[in-house]
Amino acid sequence: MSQPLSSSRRQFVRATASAGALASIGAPVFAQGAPMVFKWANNIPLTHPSNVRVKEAADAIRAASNGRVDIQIFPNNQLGGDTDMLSQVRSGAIDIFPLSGLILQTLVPLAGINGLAFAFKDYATVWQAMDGELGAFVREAIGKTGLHSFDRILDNGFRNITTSTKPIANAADLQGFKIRVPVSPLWTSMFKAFGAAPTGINFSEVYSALQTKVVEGQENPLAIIEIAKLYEVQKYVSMTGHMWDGQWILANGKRWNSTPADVQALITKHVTDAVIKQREDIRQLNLGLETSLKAKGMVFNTPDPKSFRDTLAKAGFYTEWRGKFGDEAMAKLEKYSGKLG
Ligand code: X2X
Repeated sequence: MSQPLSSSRRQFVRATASAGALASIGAPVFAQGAPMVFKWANNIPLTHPSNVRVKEAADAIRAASNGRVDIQIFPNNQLGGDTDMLSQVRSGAIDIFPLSGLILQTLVPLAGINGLAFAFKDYATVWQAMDGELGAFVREAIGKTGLHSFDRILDNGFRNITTSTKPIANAADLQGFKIRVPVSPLWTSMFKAFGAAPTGINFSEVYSALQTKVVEGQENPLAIIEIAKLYEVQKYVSMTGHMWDGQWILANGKRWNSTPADVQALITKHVTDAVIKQREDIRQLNLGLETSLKAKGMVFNTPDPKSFRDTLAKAGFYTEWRGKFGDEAMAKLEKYSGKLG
């Protein structure tokens, strides 16, 4: 830029003292100092409610801080797949990164617990658990790894199986079925227990894996199937609703802890608002998604969950994961889900 700096702009540029120090002497933090840039990255298109609402939050934060706090969004795996972005948020190359608890499981084993198959009967129970004791327990475990987790988890949704080859009507239809699952121990274990042949693939590679038929199917909430255009490469949607999945919003711990308290509070307020709105957006979207995906040529069926649950129980899935998560964690989950397995 060749424009001369105004004197206030020059002051603004020169004031490189840490905002924490400014805050402590009572200076108007949002009016001075170099802009604080936060890189926010994720795996889904900009049109998904998670990004629409976070973009609004970023705009509101920029306005409220006079441009001082600048959250920059890198959607759609621009900075890498989930596994890679998880390393980047740990190293500080990315500042904020929403990630499925089940993928986070590679770092925080407990974070996969909400994905235990058929744990939640409806959204009311999901939010009681995740905004209640279960979520608090998981966030405590996340905190021990040096990542900061915001309190509210984003909704991804109840997951359903799509295929290019056949509808899945019962667990027997999954025998030997080549299915993509996210890179996560619980996901792989679940589909092995169903008798399927799961492959762990980051979302960044899913469309092409389906297109080239490396796998026959995948599983995701309807909103993702619609927004990531998976209907172009899949034909059948089997409404298994086999688990609920959400994204914890993770921040690099060092970065977060060195962020001045008033900036933390500003970001937290707007991110929390964004999550509440995002959950409502997904609820609204879900009302019309079956109709809109059918109009795009997808064929729906709604299987009875019984054969799926029985197959998992018989394969020892629930027993295995009860052992891995431990009694204390399972008690927190079962307070909301009822007894599992
Ligand atoms: O990777 C997936 O399938 C997705 C988009 O649902 C997640 O973020 C877990």
